[in-house]
Amino acid sequence: MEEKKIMLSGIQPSGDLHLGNYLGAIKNWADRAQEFDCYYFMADLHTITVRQNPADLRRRSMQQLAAYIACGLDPEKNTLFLQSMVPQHAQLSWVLSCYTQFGELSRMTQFKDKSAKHKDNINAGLFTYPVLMAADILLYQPHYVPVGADQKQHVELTRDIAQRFNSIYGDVFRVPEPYIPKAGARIYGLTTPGDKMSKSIPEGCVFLMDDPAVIARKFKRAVTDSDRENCVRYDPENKPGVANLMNIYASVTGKTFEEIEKEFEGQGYGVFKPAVGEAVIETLRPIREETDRLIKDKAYLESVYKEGAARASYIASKTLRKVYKKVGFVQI
Ligand code: ATP
Ligand code: LTN
Repeated sequence: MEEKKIMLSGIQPSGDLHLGNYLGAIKNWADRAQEFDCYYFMADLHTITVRQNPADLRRRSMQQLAAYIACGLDPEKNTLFLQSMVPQHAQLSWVLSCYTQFGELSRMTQFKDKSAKHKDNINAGLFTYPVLMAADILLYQPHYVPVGADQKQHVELTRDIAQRFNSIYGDVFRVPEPYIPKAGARIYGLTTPGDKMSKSIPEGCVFLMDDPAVIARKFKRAVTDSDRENCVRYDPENKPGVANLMNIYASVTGKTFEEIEKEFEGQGYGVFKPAVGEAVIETLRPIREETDRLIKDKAYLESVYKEGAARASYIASKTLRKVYKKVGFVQI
């Protein structure tokens, strides 16, 4: 039998998961879980580049693990783990930081954005964040890294670091490809269709754990467009709000834009917006209910992350051993 290809990704437990995370990343992971050998983790080490409340970080990490499972990632078939429980991430990160240039890190848009947002805490971790991300990835020798469009630059840097290291020491790392969905790669805020949906603008952000009534209200208040056309037509340039809603509807129903235009022909936004809300509510309902159920089962979640960390660490240690040997560290 042919070996399965490897897929790996992570999300920071720095906020509650939202529809952008789900459609841009997690849904894709779950859809592909049968086909690939998958590693998905909570990037908790990454979160402390910005100050976190410790109790909230712990709660969110467990909730995120429960949500991964509720979204369809079966822990028997996928390796689910917390980054901080696998020491090889921090160990490889140090080595890779010596093969990454200051100039490369200075060009990362996420660093520029976040350092502008947190002027009082532009710490070294925020700057070297993409090196840790490269270590997260390269340890597991994945073929694909499924992320939203905003993370593409980090995956490209990872490829550059891997190629540089390989060119000095031979084939140590597989050079991975970013895997970006067609629909859902960039979901915009419901109240700010110019900006990506983000927890920092909660009114326009649909959280996976939001009540159906809250979701319905957020969609009713969604910004459509300033023309008077009142017609459901895909035109991202002139009608970004409507295009965003169509994108969301397409992602959750699997319908094409033409099918959606037909479905709502002759009907205005007053019908369209609640229909999108309803489709999202029905998609998220089983996820929310299952997350709620799992979060109460602490013993089960503990068994999942322990098993996940052991499996991840086994694979990661093989790559790290190779790296240590290549750079010249004395082996035990
Ligand atoms: P913030 O809300 O602070 O911008 P975030 O929700 O983007 O943070 P991340 O940990 O950066 O959180 O994102 C996790 C994953 O979800 C990444 O793969 C990212 O590309 C994807 N993602 C995040 N927001 C969106 C979005 N609006 N549309 C599509 N994908 C998204
Ligand atoms: N930087 C990512 C989270 C992340 C990640 C990774 C994604 C950390 N390590 C490895 C893919 C692979 C983010 O902020 N979304």
